[in-house]
Amino acid sequence: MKDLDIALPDPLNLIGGRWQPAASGKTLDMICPSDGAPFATIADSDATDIDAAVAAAREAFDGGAWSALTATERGRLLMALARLIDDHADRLARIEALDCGKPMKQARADMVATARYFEFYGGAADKLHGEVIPFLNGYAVTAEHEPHGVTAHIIPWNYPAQMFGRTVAPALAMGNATVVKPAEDACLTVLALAALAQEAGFPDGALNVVTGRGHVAGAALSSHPGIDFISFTGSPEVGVMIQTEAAKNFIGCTLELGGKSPQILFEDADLEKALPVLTGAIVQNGGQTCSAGSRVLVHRDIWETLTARLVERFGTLVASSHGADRDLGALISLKQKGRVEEFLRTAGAPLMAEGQVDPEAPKEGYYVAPRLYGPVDPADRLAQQEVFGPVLAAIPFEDEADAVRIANGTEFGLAAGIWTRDGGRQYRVAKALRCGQVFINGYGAGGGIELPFGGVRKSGHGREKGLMALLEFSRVKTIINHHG
Ligand code: TXE
Repeated sequence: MKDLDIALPDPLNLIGGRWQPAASGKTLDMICPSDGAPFATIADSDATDIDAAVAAAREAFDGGAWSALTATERGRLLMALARLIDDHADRLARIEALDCGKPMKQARADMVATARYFEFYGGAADKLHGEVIPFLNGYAVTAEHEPHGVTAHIIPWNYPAQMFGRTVAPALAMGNATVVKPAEDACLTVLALAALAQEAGFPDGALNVVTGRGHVAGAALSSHPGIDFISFTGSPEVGVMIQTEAAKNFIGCTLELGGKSPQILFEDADLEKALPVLTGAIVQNGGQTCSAGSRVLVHRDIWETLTARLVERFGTLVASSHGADRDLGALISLKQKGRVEEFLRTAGAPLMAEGQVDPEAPKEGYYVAPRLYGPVDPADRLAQQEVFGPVLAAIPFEDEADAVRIANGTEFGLAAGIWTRDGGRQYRVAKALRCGQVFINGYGAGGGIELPFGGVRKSGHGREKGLMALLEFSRVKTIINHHG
């Protein structure tokens, strides 16, 4: 593992343009999921560091250098960062693979997406126009999009670089000054990206990154009176705390909390097209993807055929160390591996197929072989709760109404896939599904920077990605000018 000859970021925070250790001097060890061994350290920050970061962001925003830039100038900085990410993609991908235990091909794809976030929102920075509203004679009325001010970004470990791009790029594009608290399990690329942002020329304080533990640094940030908005991606349990803190400060938040996303295969589904997508949507990133397609709903008429093909595919899947680059890598931590294994121990459904862990993979790594269970009762824990691992629950259904009922029958509602050639049914079912994104005859877990994305109920609220993210990271001010 350590033969990856890359320069890792130092255990420092970026606050007001200065790299500095946690005020307490404490650090945390970073563990490589591929072999379970420590390989780096980060700053173990607390409320003192968060106070300093929020103060630096306020200074940049409240009449500071960041707010002095025009939207076009901000956009150019984002574009410059996108180019730097492209230039450094190889190093960034190697750090991400090491930090998260993900296959190199996944880490490389993540860097392409991360650069694209900055490119997309860089281009969009000066294109969100307000409205001119016809009103009474003698009045000119405009409704303008303004930044919130200082935005807090608490992001998870499954896609650290992508999540940084997804939430920070639109916030900066709208002119907010940002404070980012990445996850303690994996955050090295976020530090490397922050260093590139400095190189791109962002004014001091526009982007601050403070690493540390969730219940310490994360809690200090989300409850800080100096922030104006919170963007959170993580577990529903912490999501509730974030929303509570936001309410206490009377500010808004977006919550992206994962899901139990179904792919529905009707009797006329194109199985050749669907099969690789069904497998890919649950093994991508070891199933640690918020929109992982973790349930496959299958019409009775094709149950035997489809599950036989899935069993065949699952039997070939291999979890390997990130360098070996097989179908999936290690899970992020011993804790996450334990969580997934607990689901496997208590599964109330037959195991249909199992992949394998590469015999060459280090024994101390956090590997879990992909598994297919079925028929799973829709009420079973495996069909109801987010496993966040490479575990697919196959569930048979009788007809369209049954499929919709089962698909909507969890507390979550993030993404869904519909596989049918019937045009009427495609739209009907898409409309009936209670979730934020529906793919028809395809499925792209996490794909498409341009595509608005977000959940309902326990999957959270607010929309990320696409131009809609710009609306989340801004608020409208109506200016009524009585000139008559
Ligand atoms: O999440 P946490 P965990 C789901 C997934 C996974 C489960 C647990 O099901 O198995 O959550 O993962 C920060 N105040 N998702 O325990 O704890 C923390 O430091 C403020 C889905 O890792 O929610 C990290 O930066 N912040 C998800 C972030 O919250 C706090 C991705 C997420 O960590 C905090 C990750 C606190 N009190 C997990 N406690 C997705 N939607 O993609 C923690 N944090």
